[in-house]
Amino acid sequence: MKKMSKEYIRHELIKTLHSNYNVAPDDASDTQVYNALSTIVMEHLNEKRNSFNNRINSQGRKQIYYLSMEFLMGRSLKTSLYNLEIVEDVRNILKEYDINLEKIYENEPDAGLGNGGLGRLAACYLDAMATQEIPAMGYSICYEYGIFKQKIDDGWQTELPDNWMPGGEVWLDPKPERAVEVHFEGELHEYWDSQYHHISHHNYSTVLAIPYDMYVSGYNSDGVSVLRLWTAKSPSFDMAMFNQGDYAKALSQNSIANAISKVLYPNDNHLEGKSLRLRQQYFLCAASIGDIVTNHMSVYGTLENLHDKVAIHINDTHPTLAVPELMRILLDDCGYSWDKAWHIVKNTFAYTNHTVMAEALEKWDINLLKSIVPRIFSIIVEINNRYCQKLSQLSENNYEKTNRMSIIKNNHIHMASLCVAASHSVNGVSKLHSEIIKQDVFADEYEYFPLKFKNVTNGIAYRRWLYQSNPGLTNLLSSKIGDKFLKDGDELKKFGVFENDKAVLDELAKIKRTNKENFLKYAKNYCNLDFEIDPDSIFDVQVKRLHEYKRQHLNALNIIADYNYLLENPDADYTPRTYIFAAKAAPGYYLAKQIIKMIWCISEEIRKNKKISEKLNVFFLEDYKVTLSELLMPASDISEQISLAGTEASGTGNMKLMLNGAITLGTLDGANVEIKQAVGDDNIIIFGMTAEEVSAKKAMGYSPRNYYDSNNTIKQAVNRMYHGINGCNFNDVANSLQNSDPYMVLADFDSYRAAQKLSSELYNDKYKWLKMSLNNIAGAGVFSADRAVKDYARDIWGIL
Ligand code: 26W
Repeated sequence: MKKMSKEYIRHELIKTLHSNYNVAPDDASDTQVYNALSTIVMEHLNEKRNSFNNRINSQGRKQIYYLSMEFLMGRSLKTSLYNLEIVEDVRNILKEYDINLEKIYENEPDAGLGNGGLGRLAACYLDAMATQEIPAMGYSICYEYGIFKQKIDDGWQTELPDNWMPGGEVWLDPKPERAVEVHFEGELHEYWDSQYHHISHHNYSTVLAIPYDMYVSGYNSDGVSVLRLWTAKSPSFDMAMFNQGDYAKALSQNSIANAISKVLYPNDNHLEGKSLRLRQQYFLCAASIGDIVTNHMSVYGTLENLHDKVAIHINDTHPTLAVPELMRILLDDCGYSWDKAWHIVKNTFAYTNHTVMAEALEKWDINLLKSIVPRIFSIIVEINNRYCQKLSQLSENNYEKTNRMSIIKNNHIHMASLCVAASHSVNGVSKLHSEIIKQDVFADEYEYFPLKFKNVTNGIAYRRWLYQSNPGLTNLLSSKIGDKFLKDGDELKKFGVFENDKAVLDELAKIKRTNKENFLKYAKNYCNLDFEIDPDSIFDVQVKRLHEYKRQHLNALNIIADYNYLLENPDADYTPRTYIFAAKAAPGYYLAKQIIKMIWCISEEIRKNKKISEKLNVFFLEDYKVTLSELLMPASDISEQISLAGTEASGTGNMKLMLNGAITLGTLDGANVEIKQAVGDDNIIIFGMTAEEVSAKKAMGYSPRNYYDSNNTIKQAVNRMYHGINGCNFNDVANSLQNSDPYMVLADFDSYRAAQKLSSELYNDKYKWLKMSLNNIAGAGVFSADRAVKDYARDIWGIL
């Protein structure tokens, strides 16, 4: 497809503004310009997708379907203009009418249909697959309300509904003709017809799944990915039921149906086990599998070759019910034998695990499943019977082992076990995580099916955080290494030859400084920054969901220790530093909310002491989201990646920050291990126990109290939590640290503090620091999502 010409865009803009709002560009409001521009881009993307699709279908290429309960898309306008390579034309056209493109972007809300890492990864992969011209479709739910808006009220997190549709709606292309019926509840009838066993489903309630498509263009490619988002609607209210007198049932079904796509569950790494969530999961799976089957049938007229032409990827266990749903269609609708159906299913599905946190591993109560999706339940029971039989054989009747791997245990269905049983591939998201999966989470399965287990280290849609977010650095790179790096992340390596070039390093320093100023300006205008921050101070950044395993409280404890030190030594030499935090806590996560309040209180109290706050400053940025990350990453000096080793599956913020020249201060956890490999030991600051040391310490019995008793710095910092910070005490945080400390904050404290001290020393050695920064930029190429999706294509989906 040819790119849109400048004349065409100008013409369409004038035309759209006129026909939609009856205004000329000069008189149009920013919202009107945003809407018109988005509509024009959307229509172009739609056409581009159609021509890409035609080409793919005529070539009979394998389709990738990526099922995920979350896609954290962020904004679409800016990324589309860049990927379509029309951003400068649009900027100049708008300038003709005295309109500032940057201000137009601000009219778009983030599509926040995800919680954090897993959702953003899915969005990054749509971009990368389009860029690599891999035919891909993402499936998810069109939540009316995405991840909540976080307001910090006197330090406490409060949650406001994220009503993103006004403004976000322009990016949704309705496809009502592709609606799918999804059936819940009801009864099963079994009967035999000669030797055939039939099962039929009766008295079910129907929910309509209506799709809306979003398009993601590849950069400098013909590819376009589609994200198909399902909305739940009750099928025009069951009048029959109503007339038969079942008034209450008719009404309740109506409201249950509409509730399904109402809101994203805001839990990250913690399963709640609510029936509405289960309905959401089945709704996504049934609608998507129905759609995939329809697509495939329309091209090939049979499902026999499904596994040759289709790969379905399950993003963590949340869409696991897609497995029994496809079995249901193959068995009940197509009449395939069990073995044939299972063969197709197993060769179609692949599963990625994204977390080792025990509380995140999904288990569903069998009675809940049985009542909400009875046929699906009976298929899972049969899958499990056959699977356990096979495991018994393989293990020579080792009952304990078989039981450990069983999908159904203690009246619960273990979704991860089902995924492993039903997929031809299981992968972790960093080298370390993939090892932990094999040695720990799925150790038994690994013993029997070793070839299933793979690794694909995560990657990011790096153009979003470089080309689109850091123009200064992009220009410097282009002038030094040409612009091939925009399409090929490996090219960034070439920047490494400038590590001792003072002119380049000075240029880097200037760019960072400008980015810091820009961030502060933005934060003052659009965020909750209402005090001065020194752009010459170190911007030390920890931005991610709030969770004890990520250890924001380790960071906080060290700040309190510094504060204690500065109270006693007000004239001490201290390299000025601003700690920037941003994090949403799951609404029901008590300790996480306490930690946010504590960080806020530290920030307030420090600012009351003018002398100290000239050196040490803390800012808790509210409502962290994709758009804020795009502004903050380019302005960061230090990237805090301080999870307890063995807990963070990969991390992706670490990749975005290094790409923008921030130095990782982190543990040997997740992808940090590979960042260290990529940049070399001199260009990263590592501290803390390794995953092995953590296991060994746990095995010996970890006692945080010993650290508290024997280490004065720790004692005084924890005691300050008891005595009060800004007039508030944090007894629960302190007690947790002293008495249980499940993520071993105290054990890693000294080492962390030493790493912090080292980071100041390195920062003060200006050219050394800049050289480290440059080497991080040069080493970031392997963390591109382009590389990651090529790994998936080659090692898992069997294409390329
Ligand atoms: C059922 C509730 C729930 C919701 C989300 C459980 C678990 C999740 C996700 C799996 C949590 C998540 O986002 N994991 C993150 O995935 C990223 C992408 O692979 C990794 O980089 C992060 O390390 C991992 O925490």
